[in-house]
Amino acid sequence: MKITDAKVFVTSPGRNFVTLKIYTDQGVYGLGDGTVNGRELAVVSYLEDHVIPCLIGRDPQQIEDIWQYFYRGVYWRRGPITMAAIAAVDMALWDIKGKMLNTPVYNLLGGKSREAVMVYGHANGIEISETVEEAGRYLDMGYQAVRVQTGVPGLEEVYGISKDKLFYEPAKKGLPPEYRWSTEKYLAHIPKLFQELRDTYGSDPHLLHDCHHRLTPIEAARLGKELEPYHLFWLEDTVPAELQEGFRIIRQHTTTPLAVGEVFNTVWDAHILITEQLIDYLRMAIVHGGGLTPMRKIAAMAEIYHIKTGCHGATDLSPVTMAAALHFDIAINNFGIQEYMRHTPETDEVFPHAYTFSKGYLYPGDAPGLGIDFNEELAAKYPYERAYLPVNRKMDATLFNW
Ligand code: CS2
Ligand code: MG
Repeated sequence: MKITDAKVFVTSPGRNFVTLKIYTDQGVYGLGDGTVNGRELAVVSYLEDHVIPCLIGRDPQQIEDIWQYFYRGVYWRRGPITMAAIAAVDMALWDIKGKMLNTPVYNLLGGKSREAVMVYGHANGIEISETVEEAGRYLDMGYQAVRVQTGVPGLEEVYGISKDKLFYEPAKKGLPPEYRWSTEKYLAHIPKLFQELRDTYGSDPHLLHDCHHRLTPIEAARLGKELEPYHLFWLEDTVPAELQEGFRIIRQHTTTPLAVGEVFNTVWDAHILITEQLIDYLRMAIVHGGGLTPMRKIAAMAEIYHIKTGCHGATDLSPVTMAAALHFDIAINNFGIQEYMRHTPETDEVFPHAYTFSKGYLYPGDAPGLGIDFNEELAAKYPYERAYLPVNRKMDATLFNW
């Protein structure tokens, strides 16, 4: 079997997505996602100029060898652009293998370990009362788990808050907007949100919260401690994720479960976190973590250290990544939870898929391969539009983490 061609598509049905399609001499094709929010075209060039020429003629059945060729075989390893490009290839190859063998990819990963994949939704509001109400809407839809984000008095724009309730999208068209931030105001406000949520909905719902990498370890420790009475499912991305050792300080001070990983690209971003058991959930995405091939290995390593997965699933991870994540989630033993930031109907139409949502769970479906398709004609109606994630500054304009 041979790869005969590969094409990269950029489409923007509401937001930009980079999709790779790999064609074979058996008439079967595979799809992969290579989207990196705000840096999409860098992945396009990486794939078109550097990867695809080396891919043509290879046997698509040799997934491990092809993955190693583009990772180990290249002197310049790692980084989000490289790993998203490799992930796109890897997803497409698993899709092809599943289609050739006429079975869903989860069967190639060991088969189903559970009936369904528990997901969390993203409830947000400007006021605490609005966030609480919004969380209620998710619970009414059957969600068992909700991530809650709220506006902070004195701050005009806060990460995670938007007018759109079901489809939160932080990237904006044009040049990056700039927001202002105060950790002091934020830390003083957040515990009130959880008090209100537990008073309203009791102890049953799983509640999560994202700090978006804005705290120092000791600030994160304080927040984790103050939130202990509300029994969070997890506290996400407390500190900038480059310094794994930072989590040692947080861990010493709080029993609030910790999650991190949406910006990680390889196991080398997480090996200390895993082996020292400094986190509870690893949130790497199939697309930014280099594909299913390395993610299986990372999950297996994490399993030994009692760490579960919680794959990133924001709107910038295309339905192709969502499909791949669901096959992975349902197959591994140490699955924790899956983020499900719903895509818009326009996006879903461009990417018809077999996965379905019901009562707080996602089901990968039983179509062969990843169970995902790409409507090229429709995709062509949504051309690429430059868009950036915001830039964040402290109140005195010092540049800070977004
Ligand atoms: C977020 C994302 O979903 C999440 O957990 O942190 O919205 C993140 O900001 C975007 O994926 C960035 O592209
Ligand atoms: Mg996050």
